[in-house]
Amino acid sequence: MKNVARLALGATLSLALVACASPSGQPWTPPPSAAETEAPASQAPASVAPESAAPASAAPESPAPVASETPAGARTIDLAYTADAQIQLDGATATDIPVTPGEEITFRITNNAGVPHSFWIGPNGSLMLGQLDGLVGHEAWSEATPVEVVWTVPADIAGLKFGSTEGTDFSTMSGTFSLASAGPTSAPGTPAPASVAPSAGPSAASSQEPGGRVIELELTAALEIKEAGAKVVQIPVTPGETIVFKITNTAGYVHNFWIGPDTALMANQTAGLTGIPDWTDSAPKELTWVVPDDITGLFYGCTVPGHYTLMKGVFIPAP
Ligand SMILES: [Cu+2]
Repeated sequence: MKNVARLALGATLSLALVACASPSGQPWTPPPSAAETEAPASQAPASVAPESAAPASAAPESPAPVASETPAGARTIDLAYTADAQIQLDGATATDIPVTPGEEITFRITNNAGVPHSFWIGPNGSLMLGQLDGLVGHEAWSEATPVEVVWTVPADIAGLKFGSTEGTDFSTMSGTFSLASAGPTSAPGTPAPASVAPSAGPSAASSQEPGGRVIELELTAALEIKEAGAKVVQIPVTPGETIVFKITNTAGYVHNFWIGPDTALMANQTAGLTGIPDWTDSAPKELTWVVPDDITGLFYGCTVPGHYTLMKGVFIPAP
């Protein structure tokens, strides 16, 4: 549905652009019908290029690409959803898809399951939580007719996943992206060279200190929890490790920070939980926490009424 909405918006914008192309000063007239646009188009400025002249780079404005019209260089990946809740690529379970930053990929997904599934691309935590706003994907469908999702691979694919987010789908119907240009991580029988280092995970942002790993977070006036300026909806941790949260409230009003099960935090039931109660000042607060053996379903967030749905995240196993 969101795709349809986006396409409709795109079409509306296109019409608006055509309308704006007429000389200024004339009274506004309703957008001409498709038939009427044909003739005046010849008088239109060259910038309003007809589709035939549009290069591949104009793709985002064009309607959903049909496979046969896929621009040169773009890649189509066919996925199939099976009745036993698997995502298959070329007949095998798709757990990892190699991609190249900057390339455009058209996912063509066929749902053979007979039950609704969706397809979304985004950070693991967002997909787990069903927080799909702003993500590329397609809402649930159940028809066998293939659905297409066009995606331009971002520069940083760390932590990005794909999958269906319906019900409990994501536990089995999901996969990760890897760098297609990365090459073999290590030659068979050869020790991994020391040069593998640069691909450090998200934990690289935090520093090691004798007292434990430091994770600096910011609680903002926009009801976000940020790490190094970016909203953080998942934190990779290792059971048994000690983490020192250094948390700064930059909102100018009250926030707090608690660790616990999603339902308890949602209900602002913080008795017995680890955390920092309400505070307002901007002086950093510290919380030392030893990651428990089982982090399943363990969340963090601000439980001030009305804040949690926006200010929450999940702990995930560190890679
Ligand atoms: Cu808050």
